[in-house]
Amino acid sequence: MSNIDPLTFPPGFLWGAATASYQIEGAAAEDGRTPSIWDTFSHTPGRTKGGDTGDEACDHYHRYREDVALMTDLGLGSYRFSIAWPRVQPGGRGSMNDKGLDFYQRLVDELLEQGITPWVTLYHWDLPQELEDAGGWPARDTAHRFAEYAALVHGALGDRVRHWTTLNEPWCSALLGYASGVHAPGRRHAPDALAAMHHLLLGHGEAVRAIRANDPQAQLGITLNLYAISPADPARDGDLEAARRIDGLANRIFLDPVLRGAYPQDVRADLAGISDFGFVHDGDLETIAAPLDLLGINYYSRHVVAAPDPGAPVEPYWRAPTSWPGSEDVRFLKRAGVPVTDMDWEVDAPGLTETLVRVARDYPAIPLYVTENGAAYVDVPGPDGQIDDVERAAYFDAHLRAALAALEQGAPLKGYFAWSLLDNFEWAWGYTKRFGLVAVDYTTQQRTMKTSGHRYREVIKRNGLAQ
Ligand code: IFM
Repeated sequence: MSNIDPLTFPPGFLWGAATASYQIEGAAAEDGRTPSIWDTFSHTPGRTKGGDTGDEACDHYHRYREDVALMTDLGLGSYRFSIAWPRVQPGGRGSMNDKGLDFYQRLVDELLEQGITPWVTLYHWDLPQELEDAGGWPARDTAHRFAEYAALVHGALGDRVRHWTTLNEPWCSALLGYASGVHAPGRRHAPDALAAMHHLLLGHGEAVRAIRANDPQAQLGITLNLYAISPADPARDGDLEAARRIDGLANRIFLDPVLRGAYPQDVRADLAGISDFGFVHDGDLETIAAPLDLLGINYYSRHVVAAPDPGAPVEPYWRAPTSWPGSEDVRFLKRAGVPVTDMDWEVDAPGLTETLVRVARDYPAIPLYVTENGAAYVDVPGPDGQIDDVERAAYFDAHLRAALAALEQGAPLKGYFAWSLLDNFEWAWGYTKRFGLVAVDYTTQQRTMKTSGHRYREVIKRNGLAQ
């Protein structure tokens, strides 16, 4: 990096914040929107904390102008948001719903008027319920439906939107949605989860091809949630083996097909008792590896893993569904003295450096963006109503230093998006977890910038850290 000041980011570094449709929009039944798997899931008793749903969420659908004004106040260069598939193509097939599409037209126009680059994520988990009823992501046809939807959205917004992310965190869609079932649609069948993973990636590849064919200048990418992975004891073979397996299932099983055109052989061997990967048809991997302009990385924490406990009985996946099929016996450890966020995720900023440098080394030549990074903490408003979220501010500060360290080591990092602009619906956790730079009072819908937001504004203004 040709930086004189080690606390300054390269010129042109893109500063953003991210959100997702179901987490903030609300207006769940307005203007022709039909249910997604998350509407069904959150309305099913016992699936989310307190029975929370995204019916109203942050009411962003009606308050988007106010929210864009907050972005302007923060000085954001870009806003990453997702399109609700059942809002623009109810049922997931056929023609577009103009009223639903209008919302995104207005949002994009408002962003552009404020000089903020719109960055669209096409799929952040809200699959139209009808497509789930027809088989969901384990069904190959869903990939084709997604590519068709992607091309339609691009056709409507592509004259003004240059940056497109196909999928957000396919690991969560596949493994949390279809293996452990803690996310929508709440199914628990590991072989289906692997088929879902493949069809998500196939849909990604088909969408990239379709958009590229219409718009060779589009900036196209996918966002993966990558983890730093460590063996509990690097001198123990069993722990090293656990780290290999979890790295395979969390990171490489997505990175390799997308960026190298093949599933990793060792991971396929680990999963051989669950699936023969018969869902991979001739030509699929070539499609999945369609050239990209960028890779989005969502980084939150590290997994520290250890060999199975020899004394503990291992429950097979069909009796005790987990998010780690084939590796359900690997132990995930918490390190003594390492602080955790309100999600109980260890705060591990060096893991961000490690992840960026590792991707740059193992999958060279693709520009990288941190498309999400942030932390949930319990926010307690002071007597003046202000929220002095020093822990969240410190989390951002530490991770931005880690991003600088990665740049210093040569990682081609081009931008950073804080998760999240607003407190929002944290999936199965409902509204109990707060990630926002801006607090949301869900009773009044009042927005209040937190200390972390004020600090982020200073970082953006300075294109770096103060000291
Ligand atoms: O809120 C989620 C987001 O939807 C996807 N990435 C992780 C965030 C925090 O859990």
